[in-house]
Amino acid sequence: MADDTPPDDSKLTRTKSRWAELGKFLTGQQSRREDDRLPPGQHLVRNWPVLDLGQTPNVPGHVWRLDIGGLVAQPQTWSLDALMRQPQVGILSDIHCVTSWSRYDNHWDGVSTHHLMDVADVKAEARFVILTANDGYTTNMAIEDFASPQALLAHSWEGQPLTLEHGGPIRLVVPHLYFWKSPKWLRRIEFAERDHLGFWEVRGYHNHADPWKEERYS
Ligand SMILES: Nc1nc2c(c(=O)[nH]1)N[C@H]1C(S)=C(S)[C@@H](COP(=O)(O)O)O[C@H]1N2
Ligand SMILES: [Mo]
Repeated sequence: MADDTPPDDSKLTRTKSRWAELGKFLTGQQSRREDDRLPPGQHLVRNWPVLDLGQTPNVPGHVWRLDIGGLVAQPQTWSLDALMRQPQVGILSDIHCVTSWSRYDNHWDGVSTHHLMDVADVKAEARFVILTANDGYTTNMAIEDFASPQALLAHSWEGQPLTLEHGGPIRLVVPHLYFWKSPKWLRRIEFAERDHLGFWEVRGYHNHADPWKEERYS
């Protein structure tokens, strides 16, 4: 499954690509982080919508593997057991999706990206991180964003194992960026010297994706 090319012709993909062209949901407003919790152009939801390319890979926990490679001195392949044996962190964060919904106070448990970078011994030349998922989805970010103290490889949400539809067994969560930068069904983490645009980034989404700056589209 890991090498499957994601569908480019689904209705949702075409619609969202068109929104990127049209600048949908851009308000041009400013909001200040300190006194406003909802980024510009977002609305609050209480449920947790499911959004993906529509190809849910079913990788059971005992089969799941995570490869950590590229510019690292200690490449890793983690099973779910190996990941669970790493030091664990709990994080409380808000979700901001580019399609304009936000969800407050999500409790995540998992392994911090900081710890992962320590174990893999990331080389000094590494500047970008390329993430690949089991449905073929990819996304990319600067290493500073990946290394955010809030970012983690999450196996649980609200104290329960992450459901398949939300990316179980493991998804990345990078709370300070729009949610498309948080790949579900994580398969591979590659540290690189050069950037490489991911699935939505090549379709007009912003390369950085800070909700507070409304970095929706490029
Ligand atoms: N593997 C994978 N991860 C993905 C996606 C995807 O299609 N495949 N979609 C992204 C997008 S656009 C969003 S908004 C969030 C949605 O996560 P959720 O379904 O848990 O709300 O997942 C992100 N991560
Ligand atoms: Mo999204």
